[in-house]
Amino acid sequence: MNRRAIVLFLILALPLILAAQQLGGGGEAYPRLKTNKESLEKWQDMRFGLFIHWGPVTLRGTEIGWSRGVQVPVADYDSLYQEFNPVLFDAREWVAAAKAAGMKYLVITSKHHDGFSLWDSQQTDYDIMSTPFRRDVLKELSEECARQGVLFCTYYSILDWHHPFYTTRHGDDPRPVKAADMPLYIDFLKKQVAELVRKYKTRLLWFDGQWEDSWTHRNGMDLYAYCRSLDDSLLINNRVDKGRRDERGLTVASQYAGDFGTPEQEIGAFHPDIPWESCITLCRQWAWKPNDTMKSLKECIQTLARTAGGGGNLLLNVGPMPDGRVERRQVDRLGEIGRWLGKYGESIYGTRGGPFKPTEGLASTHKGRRVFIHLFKRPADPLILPEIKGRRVLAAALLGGQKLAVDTAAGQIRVRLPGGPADENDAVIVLEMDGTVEGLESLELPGRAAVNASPAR
Ligand code: H79
Repeated sequence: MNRRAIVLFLILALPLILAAQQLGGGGEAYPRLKTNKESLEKWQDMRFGLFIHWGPVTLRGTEIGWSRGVQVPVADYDSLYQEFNPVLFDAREWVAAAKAAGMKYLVITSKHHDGFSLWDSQQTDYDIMSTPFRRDVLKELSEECARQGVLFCTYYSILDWHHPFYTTRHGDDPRPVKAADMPLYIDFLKKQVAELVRKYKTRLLWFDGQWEDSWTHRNGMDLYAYCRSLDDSLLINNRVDKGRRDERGLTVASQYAGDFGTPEQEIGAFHPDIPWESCITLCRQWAWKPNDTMKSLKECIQTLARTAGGGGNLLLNVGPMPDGRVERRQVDRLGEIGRWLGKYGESIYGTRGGPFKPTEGLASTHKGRRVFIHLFKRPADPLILPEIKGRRVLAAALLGGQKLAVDTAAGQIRVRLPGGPADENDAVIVLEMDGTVEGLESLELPGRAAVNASPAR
């Protein structure tokens, strides 16, 4: 190629190169895959939800799905349901624990990679009705969520290492793939999803296990459109399709389906304009294991504030025990987070991330004319922030507490912090501005590198 041809090629290819790097919720390129903005915004306002990973595998205490054919032999794993009898399961207690934590929605593993269905499914006998328990866990939870005003949502694994028709095997599973048939499996999957939508009134489908070659972009777009045809107000995460390529869980480019990005076990990058949700475990394992290490209250609160400060939701996971209860210490931790939110919830719920880009010591959120500064460690006095162009600070105060002296000079907002932050986990300062902060440009803090990763992982 001569130089002219190369230049011409680059000019022609530029839109493609730019599109490939564009991050999005997904689906903007196709009318049939466009997000329901109203559902999405309501859900974004919730900011905080409970993830629940549960199933017969808790009898072994190993990781759900992943340990099948690895730590637990296939035949052994696949027989655990025969002993699964969580007689102390009480939907009221689970939903009450979520509410006490200040969570507004709940996502439960209806079927994980191990293929076990936690509800009374007409599509399989490998479900909760074949256990000695014989109670429809999803039905009880869905009804209880409706009663207590929590949005009921379901996780569903696209990959299914148990189903004979699914075309990829895992661990030491000896069954030949030859007997598999992906179109038949997809038919089964869609019928199961239809049950979750129609009978269990799930409001959000949290797909997972989309990464194996068995699942294609075409399958993903088709499943997204199918779900929306069942209920147009449903929300569907970006793991429905193959666009989750960005290292922080967002969808790359707009030709992939999915309403929001899904960073896993990390706080998402600062993207106040792209919908995303970090899923993070309260302990280390997704499913319950004895004596798992639990995060401190400080880490939980800061994780929530950093997530909101980056523009995302937090889906915090607990794994209930094989007897049906959530560990006391985990219920207590949830309650402690809820008590913090009782005082500072205004700085989380209904907010969006920024305008100040997060740093190691600080994150910010905003709503209307109010800017909330979350301080994770004692900053220098005065606290110095860049001026928000076109807006004046009318007043500053500790949220729900004393007024703070504030002045603006030479492009800087300076807030006096006599005595340092009042909350060791996250002291929240509120700035009252003279006009809305929505839609303004994000600002870098002077002299501090912007961070957006989880500090301790
Ligand atoms: O359901 C949870 C995980 O099982 C699933 N998604 C969340 C919501 C998941 N998908 N991908 N991954 C997890 C990343 C894979 C991580 C692994 Fe591992 C590291 C697989 C095996 C080693 C995590 C740690 C799972 C088992 C041990």
